[in-house]
Amino acid sequence: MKTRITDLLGIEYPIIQGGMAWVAEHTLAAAVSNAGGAGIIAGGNAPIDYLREQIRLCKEKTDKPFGVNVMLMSPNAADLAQLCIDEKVAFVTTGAGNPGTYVAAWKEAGIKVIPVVPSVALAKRMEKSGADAVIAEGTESGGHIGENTTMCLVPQVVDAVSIPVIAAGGIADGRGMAASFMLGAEGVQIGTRFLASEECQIHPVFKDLVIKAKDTDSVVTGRYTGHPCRNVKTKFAKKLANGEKDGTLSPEEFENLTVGALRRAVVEGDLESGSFLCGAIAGMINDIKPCADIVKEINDGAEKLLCK
Ligand code: TUI
Repeated sequence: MKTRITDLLGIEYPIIQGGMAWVAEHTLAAAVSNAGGAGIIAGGNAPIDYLREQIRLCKEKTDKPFGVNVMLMSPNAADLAQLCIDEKVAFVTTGAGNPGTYVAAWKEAGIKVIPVVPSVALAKRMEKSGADAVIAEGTESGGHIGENTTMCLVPQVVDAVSIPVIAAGGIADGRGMAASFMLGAEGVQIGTRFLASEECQIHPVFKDLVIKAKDTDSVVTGRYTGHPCRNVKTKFAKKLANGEKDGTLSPEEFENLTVGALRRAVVEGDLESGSFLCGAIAGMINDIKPCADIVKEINDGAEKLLCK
């Protein structure tokens, strides 16, 4: 399926990998790009030297375009913005903030700019700033989330801007992709499905949580800190959610417990104190597959439904 997104990014399928902090390193990004999608290396809070190496390793593993996700709350965001220019990254996605101050420099360097937006207002602002496309991300997504759902947000963003819109949040198969296209999206961003891929380097405990998850096994924690995050409902996540609800955990105590929790989940598989960020669609994911199979099955499934 050719859309303005496949044209913009020079990719075969309009499937963009989510910029999952700690998860999306070069092996996963290269695998998704080699599969014909758009692989992404996540900046997260990582040091710049590590990210430079990840970008270079990715270039060794693929000659297809790949991107970098700039998490705007990172203290290293400005340095990473410059690194993307220095390393001539093909495209940038952004999350957790307004990338306005970086857009002109990226555009000047020939980098395609695709911000994640949780609202129509930010989508419009991003179009005015010169963004090439936006990712309308619903609250079904894993990690840091906005309030609106994919089903409601995507068509409203599509109506509000002229640049192409990529749908995100709760999409993990051909049906989700076809539905997104019916709402007017021209691409999909997929995160959780790639957690359960062969090339994803997360701890096996994390993959196991994803493939065993049921429909009710995700929970949003941290609304009262201003940074709501969707996680797998582990004992630790329930402790956070209950502490938030009944007032036994102050926002400061919550923040202290969650510092480093993403690394503990991804690297150590630590069920006692790790935050396993994951989308609400995990309940539908039951097996670990190569990225190439995931990309092809999602695309072919959507194509079949849309071309009926
Ligand atoms: O960024 C994400 N997902 C993430 S980032 C992350 S690391 C993190 N850890 C703890 C706290 C916060 C982040 C884990 N998962 N998704 C994209 C996304 N962007 N979701 C929501 C937003 C967003 C929110 C507000 C984008 C822009 C925005 O703008 C506010 C403004 O300044 O107008």
